[in-house]
Amino acid sequence: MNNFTSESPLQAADLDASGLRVKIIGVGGAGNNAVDRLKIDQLDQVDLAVVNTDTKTLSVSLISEKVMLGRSITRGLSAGGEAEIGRQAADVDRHLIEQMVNGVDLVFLLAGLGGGTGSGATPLIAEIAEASGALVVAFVTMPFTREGSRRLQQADEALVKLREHCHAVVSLPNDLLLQQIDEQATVMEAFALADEWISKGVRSIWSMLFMQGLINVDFATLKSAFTCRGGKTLFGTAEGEGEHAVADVIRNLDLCPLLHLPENRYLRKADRLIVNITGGTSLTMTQVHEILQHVTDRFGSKEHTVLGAVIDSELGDKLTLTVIGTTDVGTSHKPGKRYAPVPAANAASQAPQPKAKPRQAEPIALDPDAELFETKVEAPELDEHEIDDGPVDPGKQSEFDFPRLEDNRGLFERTEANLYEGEDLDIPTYLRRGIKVAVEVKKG
Ligand SMILES: Nc1nc2c(ncn2[C@@H]2O[C@H](COP(=O)(O)OP(=O)(O)OP(=O)(O)O)[C@@H](O)[C@H]2O)c(=O)[nH]1
Ligand SMILES: [Mg+2]
Repeated sequence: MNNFTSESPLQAADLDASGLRVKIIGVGGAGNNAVDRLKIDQLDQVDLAVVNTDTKTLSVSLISEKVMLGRSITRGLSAGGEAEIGRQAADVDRHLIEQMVNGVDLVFLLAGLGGGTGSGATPLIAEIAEASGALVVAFVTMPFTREGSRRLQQADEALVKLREHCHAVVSLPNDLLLQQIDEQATVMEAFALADEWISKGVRSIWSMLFMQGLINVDFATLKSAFTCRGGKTLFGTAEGEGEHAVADVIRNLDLCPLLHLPENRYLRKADRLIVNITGGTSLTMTQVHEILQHVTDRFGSKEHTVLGAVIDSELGDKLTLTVIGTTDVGTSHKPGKRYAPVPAANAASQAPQPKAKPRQAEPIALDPDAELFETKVEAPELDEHEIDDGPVDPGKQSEFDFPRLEDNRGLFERTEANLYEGEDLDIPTYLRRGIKVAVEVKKG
């Protein structure tokens, strides 16, 4: 057996009262780190697991369920940046993956695409989880442009495969994340921000299922929102506070940078929406309906929306909103389209930013009639290095030029000593050192 530690099957005690089994699986270095963060956040009633081809990374994870893949192929030294090795590692130990997802109703997959394990193993894990009958939702990061075209291509290919087997795939471009924080921010700070976005998405779905609220959502209802398969997934979050919390939430959602990615240029509304509103004990149905009205007008339709309204007594007069929209397989991903910088939009309200100050930014001018998902009309093919010509801040454009990696590591130069110990990105284990940031724990 190649398991890093032998894992006993889940026990009855692992099940919550309703018998629902939820598991969050972090794949590869970035995924392992993201799950470690979730453990720090203390997500109750959910099983956590980490999967890797890299013994060293697994050994430092805080998670007890560790699954080592492909030891016979990689000797525990990672997939070395090769997605095909990552895929083979998962394939050779697919029985371990089957055990890991056996009987689980909802599987979250977390990974950084671009490296070997995340890109190669995650699609296969998604396929196995789907085959076992689970609802499969993935949150993945896309590499920085400056990580080089090979990683970008691997990530694009993995994303296409993932969409075939997941009910929803939320992709977070690292370039975008970096733009949301201070110019002097390090790669590690961008990764910490990525982990925060992932945590928000996972936590939001979790809270709909497990926290008490004005409108509770059972798993069957939630599942009905994920009937669309293979298409793009819309994902946005916003917060508001005080007297004008509803207006703030609505405005901040429109400014959420994740809703302004270039891949959403040929857009229509989502086929299905999941809207989760969390507020303090003073949250009212009037507030909920006001927000719902705006969200459905903008992103979908009320008929095809699953709404959750959760009470978190620690929130006081704060409101948080998460919107997830799914589309059909016809809206297939176009590999090669790259993220180009958009003006940073209200980053401060979107996620905590350790040590980093938000950049000065103009709000994005939104066309209220613009639609938000790719239509089935094919978008023009873009060259691998072509930047989308969406809204761009010319002042920052040069920062996202595409030098050859070997000429200039740009942003990564500042972190080389800490992150890579003289190695290049193909040994990305070291990216994780020291990026865990303690965050406030909120329990239902
Ligand atoms: N959010 C986040 N992203 C990361 C982190 N480390 C790396 N990344 C990103 O994720 C991509 C994949 O890196 P890893 O997860 O380390 O790679 P891997 O999947 O373990 O693959 P191999 O090490 O080649 O087997 C990188 O190209 C980065 O873009 C991290 O700690 N957090
Ligand atoms: Mg690795």
